[in-house]
Amino acid sequence: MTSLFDPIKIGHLTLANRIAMAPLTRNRSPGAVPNDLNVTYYEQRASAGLLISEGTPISHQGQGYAQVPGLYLPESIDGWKRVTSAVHAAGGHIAAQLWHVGRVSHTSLQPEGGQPVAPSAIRAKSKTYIINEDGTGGFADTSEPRALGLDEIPGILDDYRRAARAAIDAGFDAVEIHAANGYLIDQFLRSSSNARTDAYGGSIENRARFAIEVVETIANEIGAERTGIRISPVTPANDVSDPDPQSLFNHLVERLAAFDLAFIHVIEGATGGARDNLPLDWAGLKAAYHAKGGKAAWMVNNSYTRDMAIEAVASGRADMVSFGRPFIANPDLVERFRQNAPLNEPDRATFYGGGAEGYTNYPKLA
Ligand code: 8OZ
Repeated sequence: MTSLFDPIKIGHLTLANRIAMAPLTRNRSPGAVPNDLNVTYYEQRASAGLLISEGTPISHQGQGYAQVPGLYLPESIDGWKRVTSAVHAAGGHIAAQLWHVGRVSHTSLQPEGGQPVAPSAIRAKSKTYIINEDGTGGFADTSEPRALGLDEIPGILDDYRRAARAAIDAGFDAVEIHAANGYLIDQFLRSSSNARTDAYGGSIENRARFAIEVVETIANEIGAERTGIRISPVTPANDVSDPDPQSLFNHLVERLAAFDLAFIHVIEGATGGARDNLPLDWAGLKAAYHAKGGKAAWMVNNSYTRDMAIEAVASGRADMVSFGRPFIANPDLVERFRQNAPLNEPDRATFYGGGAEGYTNYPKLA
């Protein structure tokens, strides 16, 4: 029987165990540049089989939250080099999460204060995180987006390509394409945010086109074996929905099977919330991928406990399990799970923004 603590080969990497740190937005990189505090934070958590970085915008246009690190400025790449070196020196592996927020942004975060871009001019009923005029951070309603012209899509694909290359230059072992949680790729996928009548809207095939083009672009640039993707078929996060998520996401994973990807990362249920908010046949989703010859590691996420994760890997329902909030509070989560030791509780008040408090000061086991 396979154990959660066994090594696994994904793409060109051999990971020490099947526990991943999920991507976690922490808003502690002013100027979009990773700093010393960020180096310490990732280094402390390097015993995870795979660290997945916080969402990292591929362009200024892809930015939707203040003080998140990017991959589009030379200074950011230098900052990330220090993070990846520290993780490697500690024996870990790290993937960069490539993020374009689409409509989940605010004019104050956009180039020249412009409108955020989206598949369609449909505003998300959701919040983003901005810096107010008095310098304090806070949540604000997203701004009204404008619909992308067909002629703008190649430029966004090129931003993904350049960011993937920048990630490799910065020393990342792989990238994770953020196609989840109601951001740009998910906005194309789901019908509530995509009213296009061109080749990128309407049918499931058309709504999946942008996602597939992003995967193809990145795989061509850095290799499919260095590429993973994160999806969230039924999450309502950032105001997206679809009447038939099973057909939509079965189609998407069937198309993904044509690429030799490193991993597919699936958020089961509502992100950070109920695992059963809407029905979906998760085993059927995985079976659809395998039926088309897909071989990527199947990584599952969302409120897993130690026991659930051990069972998921032992039963073959998943190859890896990622943990978010438990990793915020437990830098040595892998060791705690190994020993079945008690966990520190994360403090929600320090999730977003601030300094070391609630970030790098959670204790390891004695
Ligand atoms: C929490 C706060 C801000 C962003 C996601 C990148 O949901 C995020 C995010 C989460 O994927």
